[in-house]
Amino acid sequence: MRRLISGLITLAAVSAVPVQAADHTVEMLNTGDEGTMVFSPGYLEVAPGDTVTFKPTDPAHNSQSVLVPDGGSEWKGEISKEVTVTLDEPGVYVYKCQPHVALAMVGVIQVGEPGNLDAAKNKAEEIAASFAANKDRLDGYLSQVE
Ligand SMILES: [Cu+2]
Repeated sequence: MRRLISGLITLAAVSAVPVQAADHTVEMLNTGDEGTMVFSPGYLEVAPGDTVTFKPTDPAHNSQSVLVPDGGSEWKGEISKEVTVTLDEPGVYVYKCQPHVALAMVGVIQVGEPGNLDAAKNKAEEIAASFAANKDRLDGYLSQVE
């Protein structure tokens, strides 16, 4: 009986440990699996509290937010520099590479429940109107949000 109780105490202690936040990596590329001038992966789903690091695998790119949920943190990475963002607020985040936004160098991160998906789709329509190439890329990413 004593062993059973001590086992239950151990189990309770393990369940009380908070889930570790994960760090995800998005590469900034001239050419990737999803085309040219591209974030890889362009669509990413993470948990609230996770971090995402944008890596300048190829130079001359940056990552900066275009749309974040209410209360979500915005970010603006420097050109050719790594930037790490912590995504605490659930929702859909849309970001771009400033030098290549006309080539649809954009990305989508879903953090938990996508409460602001309609707002994200409206913003996407606005941004996509200026794309000179890869016109369907942003819609393709947003279609993966569920
Ligand atoms: Cu770029």
